[in-house]
Amino acid sequence: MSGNQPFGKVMPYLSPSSVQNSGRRLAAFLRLPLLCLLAAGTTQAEDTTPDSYLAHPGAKAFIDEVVQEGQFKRPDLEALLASASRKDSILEAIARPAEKTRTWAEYRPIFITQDRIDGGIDFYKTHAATLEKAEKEFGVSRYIIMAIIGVETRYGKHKGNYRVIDALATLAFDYPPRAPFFRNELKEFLHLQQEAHINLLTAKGSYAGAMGYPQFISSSYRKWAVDFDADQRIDLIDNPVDAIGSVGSYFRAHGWKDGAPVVSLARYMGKEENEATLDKWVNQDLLPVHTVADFRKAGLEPDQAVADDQKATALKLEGADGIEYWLGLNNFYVITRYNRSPLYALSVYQLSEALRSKLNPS
Ligand SMILES: [Ca+2]
Repeated sequence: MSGNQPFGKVMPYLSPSSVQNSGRRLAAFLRLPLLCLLAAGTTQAEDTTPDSYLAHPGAKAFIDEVVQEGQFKRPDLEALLASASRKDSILEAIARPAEKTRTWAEYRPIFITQDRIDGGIDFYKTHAATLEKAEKEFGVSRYIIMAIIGVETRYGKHKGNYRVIDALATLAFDYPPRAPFFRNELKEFLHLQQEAHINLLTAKGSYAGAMGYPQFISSSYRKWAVDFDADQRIDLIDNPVDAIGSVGSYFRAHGWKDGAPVVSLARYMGKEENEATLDKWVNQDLLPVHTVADFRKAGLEPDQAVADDQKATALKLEGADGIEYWLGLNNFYVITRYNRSPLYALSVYQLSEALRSKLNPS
């Protein structure tokens, strides 16, 4: 991949003593015991892989810009980026996310499993009151909230093992296709120390820097996370109550309509020889622009009762038993605001329905 340079090897000043100085500055920045920072610095110094982002031109420009904006001090930023290292595994992971390389037949069995349904039942047993409160307060189905947390992290069991600072620095400075996006996330991340008491040096997350039970990226954390247990701290990393409320808050802000249909399986009812004409109607933008009536005219009939005037987007997927057509409605679009993949949204929906039927046996 272009843009990757072994700049860490040309850092004459990252001697153990300068690491210690960095550690002292960072200690003030993070208000942490110096001891643990020195321990982190020692690890850095012993590591022979690219050590730090301090010498990277992109990181230098970033520091200049952030200092210019006036909210953070240069020594603090330098100390933080001196601690960040490039992870090639992150660059490899972002180049091939599951939803881009897998068909629906391959993707679905990863998320719709007995294990994940059972995990949801356990999660519900522990957090039923919180889920009900979030449903009431935000108007977002408790099953959708659970399914998001289930798909993202198996209800908090896999919250990611990358240091967020490594992930964001790697993607901001060594992944040109999305550098502006991750550079902004890195900037947002800096604020989380003050705003959410996040330890910038040790916080862990996914390869893309997403954090906690619901895998919020930094900008989402700042905008939509809530202190749902009112303990004066918004903690998505270790507090499932805040996580549940924050997913509700996110969905409400993105236009979830409580009780409205999400997505419907559909069938092609037109003449067989005309089925290819459907192709111009399917797998287009996720934002619904056509109405259900438009799709009906094109021969696509939803299985569920869906009003003709509703806007929808049509999917044609390669399922385990052949081609599947789906009509995604407003709430389906809202799920794709969490992760812009229709396969992701369909998995969340199907897991939510599996949880609903398991928890409400008829
Ligand atoms: Ca809290």
